[in-house]
Amino acid sequence: SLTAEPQAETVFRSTLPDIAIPDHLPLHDYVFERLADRRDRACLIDGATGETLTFGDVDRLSRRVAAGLRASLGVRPGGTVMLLLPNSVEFALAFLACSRLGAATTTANPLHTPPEIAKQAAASGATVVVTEPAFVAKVRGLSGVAVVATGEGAEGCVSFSDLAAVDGSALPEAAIDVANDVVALPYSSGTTGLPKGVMLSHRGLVTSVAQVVDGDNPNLHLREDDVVLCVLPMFHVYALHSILLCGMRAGAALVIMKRFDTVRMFELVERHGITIVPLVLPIAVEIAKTDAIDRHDLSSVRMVISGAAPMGKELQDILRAKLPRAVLGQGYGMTEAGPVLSMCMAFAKEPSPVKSGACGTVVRNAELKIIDPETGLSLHRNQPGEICIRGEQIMKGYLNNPEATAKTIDAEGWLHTGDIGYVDDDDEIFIVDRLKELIKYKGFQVAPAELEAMLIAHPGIADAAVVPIKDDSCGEIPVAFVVRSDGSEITEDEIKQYVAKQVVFYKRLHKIFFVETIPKAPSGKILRKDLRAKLAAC
Ligand code: 4UW
Repeated sequence: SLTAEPQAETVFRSTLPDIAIPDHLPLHDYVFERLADRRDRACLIDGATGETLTFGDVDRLSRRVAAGLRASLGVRPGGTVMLLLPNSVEFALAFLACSRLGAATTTANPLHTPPEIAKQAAASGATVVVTEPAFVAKVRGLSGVAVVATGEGAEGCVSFSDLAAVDGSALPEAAIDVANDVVALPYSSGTTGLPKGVMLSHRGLVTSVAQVVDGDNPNLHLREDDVVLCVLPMFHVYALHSILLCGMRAGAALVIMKRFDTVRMFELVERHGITIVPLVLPIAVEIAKTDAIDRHDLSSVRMVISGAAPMGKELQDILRAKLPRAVLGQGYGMTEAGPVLSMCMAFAKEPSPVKSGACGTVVRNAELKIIDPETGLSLHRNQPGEICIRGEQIMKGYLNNPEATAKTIDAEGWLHTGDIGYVDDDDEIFIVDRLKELIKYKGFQVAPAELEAMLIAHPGIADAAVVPIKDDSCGEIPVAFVVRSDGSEITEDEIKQYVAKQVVFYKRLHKIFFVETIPKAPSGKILRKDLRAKLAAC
């Protein structure tokens, strides 16, 4: 006909029915909802020492730490505490303590450099940093920030054990507005620009955890008798959500590993009868490569979960052969999405078959659509386009940045991921490309804009662009195109050193290409696709 019909949107839903999700509980009350039934069950196991805290212990200690943070450091509802910790019992206790206080936790990699830490501490408004003695020197200079140190012997710091010695029984119940109060404030660059504070509310995180592990037929079926490996860093949203919070909600025990080591990991699997192994690409590559696997009994492992970066079909097939008893699949997350968008249906209590290379089916109580990035119109099955998600679980927005929020969440509530993918005939999602600038090195975020600003600040550099190149074990590695300024003779090594001194290891540049100009659109936007194509060609 001559009159255009308004186009109906194609919206994809979970193959599981929606469930009732608590919309009134603060995060800590939600994860401890069934505390009475499991007080004496193991909750957190320190992999290094074997020391075990029960659910009762974690409940009690997190109340004490909350009381300590309140009494000694004045943490109040609406406040922000920065955790600069490797995986540890203290991380979990401090996170839950802040939730109890109605305060937000902002998490950072303790290997970040002092300037990276200072930026996030200031931007997030943190008044307290909780860290280890080894990292205290990195935060000493922060003004207006009190430092709490775990372990022994950190001078001039409040000791974590003193906080945990405060009587928690008199802790007043904080009045928490679950829909609006922020409980977690991880940093992410999203689809463009510099890292920004991602505001995840109590209700948002409760919803996301529930979408994954609640209901009669949970999408990710974690049981009380499960033992979950926690080697992925708790400061990243993958482990924070899908290991710590999902594990606690389901009543499973977590084995905490501070540093990844293949053989050590196999030993912990044997010692504790680990049943669930969440991992990222580089760990999968290690497992696929090592012969040590033949000398260990890993038959307790029933589920291997991968996420945070693409994992190819070939690697999945090798892993499947090495761990024949385990179900292997992927989840797909993004900090801003709350974080889980989709989860492998083979992990469900009543599983359905999945394909290698797929990264799950959209979670329940959510809507997903695929749009043409040019026109914004929704696409049908098997047509790749930008993945968008809508639901109660997505972030409230970026902290103090309504412009960036409006560019990411549209007026109808759809969060635009910047990922290109499609939904197949069986409702499985395949990610095929990335529209956004983000680079993922071993699952860690590298924001090109951050490195570009640093490069351009150097007097010997006139212009620069940072893009990824593909790598089998790291996923992607950042490289730079650099235009020298007039008369500058700066070398590749000098540039690499200059950046390496200022950033955490995974943001280091691996290669510099000197060029005459950086290709840009008339708007000034770097034509990253052209640069990526140039790299693919050489
Ligand atoms: N395949 C391809 C994937 C995949 C992927 C993510 O650092 P962020 O913001 O967040 C994450 C969160 C991952 C995550 C959380 C909870 C969870 O259960 C789970 O699966 C088990 C994974 O990585 O980076 C977001 C970006 O990372 C890429 C994608 O580009 C996304 O926008 N990404 N998962 N399975 N790519």
